[in-house]
Amino acid sequence: MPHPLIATALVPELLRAHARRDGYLFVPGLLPPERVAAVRAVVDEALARRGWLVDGTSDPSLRLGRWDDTRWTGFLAEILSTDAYQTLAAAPELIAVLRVVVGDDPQLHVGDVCRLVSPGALDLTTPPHQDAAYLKDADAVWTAWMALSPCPIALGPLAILPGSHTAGLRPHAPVSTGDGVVGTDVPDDAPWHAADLALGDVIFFSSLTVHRALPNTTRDELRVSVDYRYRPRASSDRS
Ligand SMILES: O=C(O)CCC(=O)C(=O)O
Repeated sequence: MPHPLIATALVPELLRAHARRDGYLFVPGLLPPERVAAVRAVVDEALARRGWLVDGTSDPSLRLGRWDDTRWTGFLAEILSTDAYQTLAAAPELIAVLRVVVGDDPQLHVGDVCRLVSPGALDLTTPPHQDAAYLKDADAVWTAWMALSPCPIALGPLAILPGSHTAGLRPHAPVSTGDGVVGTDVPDDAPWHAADLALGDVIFFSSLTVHRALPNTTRDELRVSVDYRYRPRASSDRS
């Protein structure tokens, strides 16, 4: 079992201290659930239209979750262009935390997604990695990750390796399960932090923090999450 995520209160000194120490922040209830649910409603309409969600359940044989799945990239293009998705990225509650953490006004970077993971697609679970292994101009980038539903451990929330941001970029190598997906080796007994998440809980992590997803072991529930990447305005002005 993972260790519980450490929650941080919305106190600037604590946000800064925990971000520096752990490379992540967990802020339960940061966003009003109804605001996140509004984005989920838009996503659900797109899912239902594709037959990926029927009466709240999802067929495991769809095997959604690959980065190069053209069904998913088409869905993503649709969702990323919606007002609902973009408005959530600019939520004042997210921006206020990020402003403290990155020390400047945050600006959206690249690599935002709305992720889908089919029930039982254990081999498609995001492996341990640092975003700096994927991202251009990753310095000072922080990501806000949230599920678009309550996300108990069985549905495969994000897991974080606290303090893993302090030793720089680790070696990454392709993993067997997906084209272009790279991961970094982590000991079997690594002290992952994860938790059952409620709607509106947000996890923030730096581009050097090792993170992964837990497997979606449910019978028929699709895991739906969003991640938004930000960096300080000053660094965006430079590149
Ligand atoms: O949601 C996931 O499965 C992985 C998220 C992730 O790796 C990221 O946001 O960088």
